[in-house]
Amino acid sequence: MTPATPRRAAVAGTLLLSLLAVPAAPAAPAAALAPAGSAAPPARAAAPHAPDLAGVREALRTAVRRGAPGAMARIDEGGRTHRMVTGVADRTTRRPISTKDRFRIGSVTKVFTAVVLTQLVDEGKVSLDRPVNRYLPGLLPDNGITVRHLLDHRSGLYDYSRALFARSVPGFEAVRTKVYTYRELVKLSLRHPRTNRPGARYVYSNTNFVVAGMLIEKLTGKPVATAYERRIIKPLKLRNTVYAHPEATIPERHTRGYLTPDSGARLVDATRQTVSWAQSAGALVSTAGDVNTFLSALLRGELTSERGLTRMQKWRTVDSTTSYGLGLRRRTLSCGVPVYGHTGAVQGYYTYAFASEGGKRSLTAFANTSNNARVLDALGAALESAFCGK
Ligand code: REX
Repeated sequence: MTPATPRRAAVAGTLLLSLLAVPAAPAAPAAALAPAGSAAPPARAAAPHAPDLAGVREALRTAVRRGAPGAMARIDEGGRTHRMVTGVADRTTRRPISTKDRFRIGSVTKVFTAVVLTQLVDEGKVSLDRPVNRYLPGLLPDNGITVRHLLDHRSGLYDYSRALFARSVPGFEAVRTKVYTYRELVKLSLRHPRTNRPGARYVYSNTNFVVAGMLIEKLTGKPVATAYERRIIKPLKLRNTVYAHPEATIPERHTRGYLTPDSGARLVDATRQTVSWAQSAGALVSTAGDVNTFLSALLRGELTSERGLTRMQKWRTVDSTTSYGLGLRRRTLSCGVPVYGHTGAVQGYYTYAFASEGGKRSLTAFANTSNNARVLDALGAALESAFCGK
C-alpha cells in the first residue's frame, strides 16, 4: 500500500497553485515556452507501471480525512475496470458515494470544447492562426488574439473568475443561480488589463474557453450543447454526460458537492448551481466512466484527425512537470510516465482525469469538495498511484 506521501502531495499542490495562482503581471518571457510543435512525449517516456490500487484507495481516504465528504476513483484499461470509493455522496442522507454518480467535471469540459474546435479545424471551418475577431467581429480588443491563443491560454484575456471568487462563499452565492451570456462574461474579463501580449506566454484563463464556446456557436449556428452532443457524447455513447446549463440541477443519480469556506466554517452545499460563470470552460456533468471513455478515445485518435490530435498536443511548458496543448494538459509523473488530460474545480467538485499514452489506461479521481488544496493534493497522489504503481 502506498500512502499519499508528502512528496507526492507537494507535486500535486504545486500543480494546483500553478493553475490557480496565476500572476497578474507579465513575468516569463516567450522564450520560456517549450519548442513549439513538440507533440511527442518526453524522449525517454516511461510506460505506466501496474496500478497500485491500495495506494489509490489510501489517497482517497486521505482526501476524506482532509475534509471531503466522499472521494472515488475509476481506472479503465483494456476492458478491465477498477472502482474505488470512500465516504458519502450526500451528507444528509449519508448515501455512500459511487463511481456511477454523476458530478460536475469543471475544466475537464475544456478538453471537450477543444475537441469540438479541433474537429471544426479539421473540417476547414476555422483556422487556428486566424484572429478571433475575424469570426466574431469586434469582440476582442486586439486583432492579434488568434483561435490558437484561446485554446493554449496565451491570449492574455484576464480570467474574470479570479475576481468573481476572490471571496469564495460570497462570490459563489452571488452567481449560484445567475445565467450569464457569453458576452457578459467577456465584458467582465475586459474590465481588467490583459495579462500579456497575444502569444507571449501561458496564463490560464476561463475567458479563453468562454470565447471558444462562442466561436463554436457562431461556426455551427447551434448551441454549444448540440456540438458536444452530436460530436462527442452520441458517437461515444456517453450516457451520463450532460451539458445542463442553464439548469441548476444535475439530472439523475449524482453526488452532491460541498464548497469549503475560506475560514473554517461549515461546508456549503453547492450542488444546486447553474455554473453559468464557466459554461464552455467548465459546466459539463459526467461520470468517471464516461470521462475515462472520452479521454481514451481522444488519445486513440477516435475523435479528431491524426493531424488534429497532433495539433492538440503541441505542448508548451507550464512548469517542471506540466505542459499545455490545446485544452489538454500533459503531466509527467514522478516515475517519468507522461499522462494527458485535465483537472477540474467548480464549487463543491474536484476532478483529476488523465490517461496514459495512446489512451491505454485512464483514471478519473474525484472528491465532492473544493477550495481545499489538501484534498486536491490527495487526488494528485491517486494519479501517481494509478500510473506509477508502488
Ligand atoms: C473557480 C473557483 C476555479 C473555484 C476555476 N475553475 O477556474 C475552472 C477549472 C472551471 O476547473 N479550473 C481548474 C473555487 C483550476 C482546473 O483547470 O483544474 N475557488 C472552489 C475559489 C477560490 O472560490 N477563492 O475551489 O470551489
